[in-house]
Amino acid sequence: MGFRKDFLWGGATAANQCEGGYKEGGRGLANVDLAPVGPDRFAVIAGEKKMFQFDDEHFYPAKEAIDMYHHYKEDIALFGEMGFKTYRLSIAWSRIFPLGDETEPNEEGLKFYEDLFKECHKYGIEPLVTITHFDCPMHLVEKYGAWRSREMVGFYENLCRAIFTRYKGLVKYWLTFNEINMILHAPFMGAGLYFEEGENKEQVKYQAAHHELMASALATKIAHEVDPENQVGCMLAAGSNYAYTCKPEDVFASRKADRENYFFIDVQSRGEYPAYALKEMERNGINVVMEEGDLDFLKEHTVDFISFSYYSSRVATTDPKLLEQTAGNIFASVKNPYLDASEWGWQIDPLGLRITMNDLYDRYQKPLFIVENGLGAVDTPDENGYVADDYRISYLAEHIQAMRDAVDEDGVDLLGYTTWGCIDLVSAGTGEMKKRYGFIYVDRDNDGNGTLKRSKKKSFDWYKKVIASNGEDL
Ligand code: P53
Repeated sequence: MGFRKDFLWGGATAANQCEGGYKEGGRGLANVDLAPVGPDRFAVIAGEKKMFQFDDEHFYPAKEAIDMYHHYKEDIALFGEMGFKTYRLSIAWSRIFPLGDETEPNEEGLKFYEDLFKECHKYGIEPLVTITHFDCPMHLVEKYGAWRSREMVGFYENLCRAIFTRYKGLVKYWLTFNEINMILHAPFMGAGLYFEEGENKEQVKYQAAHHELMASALATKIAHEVDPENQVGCMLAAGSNYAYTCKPEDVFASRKADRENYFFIDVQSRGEYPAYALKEMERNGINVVMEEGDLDFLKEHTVDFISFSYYSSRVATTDPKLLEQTAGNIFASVKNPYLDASEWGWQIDPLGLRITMNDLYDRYQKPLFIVENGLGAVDTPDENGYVADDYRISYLAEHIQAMRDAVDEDGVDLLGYTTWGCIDLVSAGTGEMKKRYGFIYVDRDNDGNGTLKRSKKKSFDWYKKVIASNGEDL
């Protein structure tokens, strides 16, 4: 009983939220570099406000982030001390291909991650690599309109070939696109998309999604060819939808809201455009242009496992009076009166994790991997610089308990669990440093002040104990 013996405990980060070093090692500029902290951020990540170069009025937190580019040895040593079995990180595409459309990769970029992966293995940490986590070289945005263009599939293929061959033997777990459904909610951050006035946004998003889905299938094919040991996963921003009431219209609204997200995974895991999506597109005048053989290709190269992030469940209704949205969330959702919320309005629902795991396992019948979960909170160090984050410990303990129930009582096959932002990093949604998730505190604020010094929070020793007991001692 309990978690499998080889359960992959660990933590997760993304290049643009932690690395910094945005001009170092020959790195090119990426879309996410240009997302400022502050009120304009949402319009930028949603593709509504064009921000193609830095200006003096905004602060761009990804430029330096927590400078993991220079601190990675120290950081990985701390992960090793906690007993991590895995570390999920992403590769910055523009370190490997600074412009994106070159034919040869940038050696300095390849070397950086090679050293980093070797550092992980020193501590027995298996890297889990997200190939793209909200990043796209700016040159590809400007010249090709990013994922609008079919040519992106070829550029992504070059990236995959370069990293799969170079890191053979060092990496075997890969995720193709972080939160692939984010293209619907934050299309510039998710896929480098921005919109012209009067354009049919849904058409652009679903065409771009088709290109990503083709790229994901191609990556899966190449990964398996390069090394049969490779395991490739899709990645969904998950969180099942509840019906606000048992009124049939509310129930149907919750099913529809789930399908909007499942669509991507249905293609990546079952290998087919689902019937409901084809009908929905037809009704909305969306015409996804495909090439001959695309549908067969999708069917042949499905993923090995299903990974997802889970922060909260969601609620759907058709009642216009209730469509008050949860604050600070990219995903619009009605408030659930039975749940408490974080300081950013994200509702806390451990049982929702078990429900989500069951929904995904029933639907896809493939192993699951929880690659993000955690509590974004304000941490206030005491006079000795120590953060007693009991609120984070209880959030995580309750979620781990719920996932253990899904494994023990429901029989879900779960490969591992990586908490989000195991070291404090820049928030994707808000650009803040103040919204912290880590076991490790980083001295840096929203405006970029601070020494970048790392220190252990109370949750550091707690998580170490959780891992040592394989999730028994919470
Ligand atoms: P932040 C919204 C809803 C669910 C997941 O988010 C999300 C978002 C983006 O705000 O993104 C994932 O930093 C994402 C990470 C991100 C993390 O959740 O806004 O994969 O890059 O940092 C937490 O609190």
